[in-house]
Amino acid sequence: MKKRYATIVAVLIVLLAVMPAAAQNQQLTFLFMPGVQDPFYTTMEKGVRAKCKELGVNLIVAEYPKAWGPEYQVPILQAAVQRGGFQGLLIAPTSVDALKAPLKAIYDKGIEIITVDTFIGDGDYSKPNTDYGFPLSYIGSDNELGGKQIAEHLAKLVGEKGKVYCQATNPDASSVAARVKGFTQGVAEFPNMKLAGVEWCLDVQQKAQEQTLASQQKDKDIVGIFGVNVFSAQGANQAVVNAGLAGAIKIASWDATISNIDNLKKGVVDLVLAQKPAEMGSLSVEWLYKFFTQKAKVPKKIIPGFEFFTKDNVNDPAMVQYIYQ
Ligand code: T6T
Repeated sequence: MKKRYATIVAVLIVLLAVMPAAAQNQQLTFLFMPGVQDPFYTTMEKGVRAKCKELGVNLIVAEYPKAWGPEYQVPILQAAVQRGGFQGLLIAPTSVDALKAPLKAIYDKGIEIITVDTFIGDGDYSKPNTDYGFPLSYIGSDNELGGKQIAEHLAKLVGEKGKVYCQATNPDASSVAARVKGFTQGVAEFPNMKLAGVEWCLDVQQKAQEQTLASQQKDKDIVGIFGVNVFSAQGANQAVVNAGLAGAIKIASWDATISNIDNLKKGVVDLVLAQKPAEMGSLSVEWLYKFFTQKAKVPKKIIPGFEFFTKDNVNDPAMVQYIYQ
């Protein structure tokens, strides 16, 4: 009898050890770690919050890094880990390489990770024998495809000829690097178009403005500009306005901030790509929750789509939902 009792207790202990937190009736808590303080991530946070509320998950939102880069993000992340109290982490890693080791250390403490918007390594977490295969999933845009489609739209806008310039953010960030790659390939498909240059503002709007102005002064025949994210696009747009070239140079801006949409309405910008940050945030919470509560197999990649704003649909009520908040 005693032996049977001991066996039951042992089985229960093992079950408790392998059962996910929620199944043990523990309150689940997730940490959301954004990439930087900008309207894209504040919109994402709204999606994260709404889904956590719906599912009864506690949410900790880490301090927003004031600038882009692992040197800003990692200390905030590590301080949050030190405080503890969460089982799941939703993070936009600011570097494909520099975030690998800090995230692995967090994973080794038993915290499950989904990378949202950006990824580590090449973002293929299903590959064996890599040092970045531990996150459950990457949930974010197909940035390369977006960059390629921007090139095609911009080509149409400039009559498929002339020089175009790309104002970019940081070559170490998976998202923007893929946008530049897609754009570069897209432009190369038009024999009469040329890429005047790609410059990296490191997510500093003022620098984006200065670089764009300098490149216009160097190449006075630039006919089109692609700004690859909030700050690079907004800086590039301002440079064009300041140079008195609004409308003359065709502009495609990535990220549907109020500023980019206003510039579209004013005719400064011709095309705005809207990602779906709230949906990315919501999906990340949902999958992490399903993993903990139902042992669900999380797809290694989940790609919400994107939308294009043009002057023809910018006042369409159905499009308003895609403007970042
Ligand atoms: O474009 C977004 C995001 O997708 C990218 O990874 C970093 O920049 C933004 O946050 C916009 O500033």
